[in-house]
Amino acid sequence: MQKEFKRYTVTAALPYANGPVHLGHLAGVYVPADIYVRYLRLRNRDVIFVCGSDEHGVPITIKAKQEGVTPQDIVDKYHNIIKESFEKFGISFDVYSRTSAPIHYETASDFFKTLYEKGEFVEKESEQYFDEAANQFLADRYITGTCPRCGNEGAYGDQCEKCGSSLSPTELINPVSKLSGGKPVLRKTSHWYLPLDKHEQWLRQWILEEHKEWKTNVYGQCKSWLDSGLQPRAVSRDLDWGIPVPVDGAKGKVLYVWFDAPIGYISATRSIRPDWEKYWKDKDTRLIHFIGKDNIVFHCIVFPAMLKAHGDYVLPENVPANEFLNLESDKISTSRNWAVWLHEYLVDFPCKEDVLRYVLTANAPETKDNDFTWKDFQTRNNSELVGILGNFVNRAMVLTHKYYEGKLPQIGQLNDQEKEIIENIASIKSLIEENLEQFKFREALKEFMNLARIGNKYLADTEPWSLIKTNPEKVKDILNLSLQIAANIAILGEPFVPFTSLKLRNMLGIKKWSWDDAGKTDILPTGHQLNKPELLYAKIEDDVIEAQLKRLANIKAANAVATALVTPQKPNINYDSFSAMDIRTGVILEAEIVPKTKKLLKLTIDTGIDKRTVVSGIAEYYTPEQCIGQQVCILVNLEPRELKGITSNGMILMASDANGKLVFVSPTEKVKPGSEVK
Ligand code: B3M
Ligand code: ZN
Repeated sequence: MQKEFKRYTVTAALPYANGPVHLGHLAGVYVPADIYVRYLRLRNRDVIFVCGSDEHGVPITIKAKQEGVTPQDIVDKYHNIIKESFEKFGISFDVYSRTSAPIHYETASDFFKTLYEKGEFVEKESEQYFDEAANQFLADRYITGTCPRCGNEGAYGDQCEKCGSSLSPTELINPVSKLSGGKPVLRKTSHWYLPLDKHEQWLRQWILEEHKEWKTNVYGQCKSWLDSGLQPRAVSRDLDWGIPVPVDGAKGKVLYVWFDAPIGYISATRSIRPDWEKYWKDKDTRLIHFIGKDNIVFHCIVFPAMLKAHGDYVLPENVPANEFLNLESDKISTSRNWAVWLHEYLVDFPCKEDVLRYVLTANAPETKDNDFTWKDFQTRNNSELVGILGNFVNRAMVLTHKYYEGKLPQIGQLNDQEKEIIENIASIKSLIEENLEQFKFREALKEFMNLARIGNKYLADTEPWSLIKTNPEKVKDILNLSLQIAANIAILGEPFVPFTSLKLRNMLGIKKWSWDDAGKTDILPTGHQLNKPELLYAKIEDDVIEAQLKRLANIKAANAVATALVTPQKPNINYDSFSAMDIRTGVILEAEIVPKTKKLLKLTIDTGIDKRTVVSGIAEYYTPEQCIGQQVCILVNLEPRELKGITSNGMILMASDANGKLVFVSPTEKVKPGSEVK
């Protein structure tokens, strides 16, 4: 039997403020968290929903260096983009704070000092890489070198992205500092560590015995961490960006970002609630962390160990982490810009917040990674939201306006089908509640959509628009019951599609309402006046989806060019070999496809020396028209060759880009044909 709680503290992972929020973040963390909190509020539970920007850590300092600005500039920019896009998308935090806020510095420093004074840390000296030119210790991400496992020359100090091995900086072969490009030296430094090994026993009991109800992906990951044996974890770093370690002798050291960030939930609560301790220290509080799977160890093992070591905090009751969402079958990646950014979506798809909320919930990666495709987005919008939900509501309202001036008609004697519908509505409500209580948002949404399916089928089966001629009394029952279903949709949809819920409540003229009204079919009284119907959703046309797919294709092409492995250099040649080649500038006078070929063009080129024919394999990249007048470089003393019965007399120089596309090599200015290329 689940323990009754007096209040709920719901946290959502603090997004790093080194980039905007994308679909993966929304599907993994923020949409499920928002659905859950909206539901709790509708059940009149005492709930606080906290989040904020995670503004420390090495990725932010790297981004700042890349952009030639300060870390504060980076976090200010992205904190505002993230905060505003969450608000517009209806993620209903009670507070969206940030870890560069003074109240967070104070909270995290006090937290550290308490553990320090209680002797909860161990201090250890270790050797770390130091960049003498930059005069600073190097965080793992600032060191690159050759991976000892696979030979990848671009491995980082903490991980090789090619073979996936996690590394420590001293394992790298030929380490190089990303700051100065120089060879780092090992220097002694001391840091404070949280001895997780000391907490292993109680963590094992607390998770593996007392929380068998956690999602299998979460429980499984915790078990493997515990079974592999917990190691002490550093809680400080030699960095100049972060919260200074608040003890003597810690000059130049800051709190490790994963020590400071989870405390951000506490500081965010403090920033809006004088009675914040109720939400973090009272055993009648249910603490729930919404995160992505890559944050499980920090929220199920490290942060609980910190809270336990502190002594007076409650521990998370559940951590319903989701798996990852891919985009068009490829991993979403901020660095490769392989993402759909929330702030851009809101511009490209105005007033379609609920469409994305709906699709990301229907496709949520709750138990395994899943894939977002723009085709599926369009199909679900057009066939489910427009075709079922919108169509049902619109028909019920339009017909009521048409036959009864928009007033709810009196309901009469119900038949078995209608009595069954009434039972179904009641059971759908409790199924939605059960699934939401268990963080099964996909299932809960399916049950919600069954309401619309039932309504749609009811109208299709009874065809009130024809029945009105032969049995007008029955039409009153049908439209009354249909509008009661619509009212249930408006109420039960609030957690999932809050924008639709509000619009529908306004259309139905529902002013006072509560969750408890749902599950019944007397929400709207006879004679109740409906407002004007509007379409809840609009079809999404193919060209809109094509534009999004084109955007991704351009990003993929740009990435291919950026990441293409450059073909290795050929063996050296001496100067004579080069000077034996006679390369001139020329202009293409005529061009035509070589018959029965796809790749060959027959070109007539003015080489300044003569006009000659050259056959070139560029027809896949240039049309004959595009070639006329093109200035080229041509190797004029190449032995003539027979190609498809044509004597080709020379070769024009082409560059082959990362995708193999051939591009003319041409002087940057117009020069006289026959000019020598040296
Ligand atoms: N900033 C997000 C991530 O790892 C990380 C979450 C912190 S929650 C305290 O993507
Ligand atoms: Zn490797």
